[in-house]
Amino acid sequence: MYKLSLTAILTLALILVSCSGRSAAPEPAIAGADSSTALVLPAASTVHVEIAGFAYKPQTITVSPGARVVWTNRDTARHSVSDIKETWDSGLFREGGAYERVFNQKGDYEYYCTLHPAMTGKVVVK
Ligand SMILES: [Cu+2]
Repeated sequence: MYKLSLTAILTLALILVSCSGRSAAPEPAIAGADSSTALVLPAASTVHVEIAGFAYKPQTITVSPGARVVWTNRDTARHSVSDIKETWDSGLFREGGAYERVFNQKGDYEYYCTLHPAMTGKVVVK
C-alpha cells in the first residue's frame, strides 16, 4: 500500500519534472515502521504505530502537519484509538486491523483506548 503510494508520487514527480523542466524537490526521508523512539518527519509522511502488549509503540510520535498516522493492532485483544477530547474515535478494532488519520493542524493530540483507559499515546504535530 505504502509502496504503491510512493511509486505514484515518484511517477507524478517525474511527469512534473519532464513537463516543467525544473528539478524535483529532494525526496523526503522514510522512517522505519518499527522504531521505538519519537520520530520527526517531513510533511506528507506516513508514520506507523503498533499496538502490542496493551501499549502504543511508540507511545509518543512527533510529525509535521499533513502526516498520516496508521495504528495497527498486534494484540489478540480489541483496542481503540480515541481522542481524549472526544473529537475522533477509531472504534474498537481487532488483531490485524488498522486505523489511520491525517493530522493537518499543529498541536498535541492525546489519545487512549476506550476498553483499556490506562493505554495512552500522543501525536505531536509541529
Ligand atoms: Cu485496548
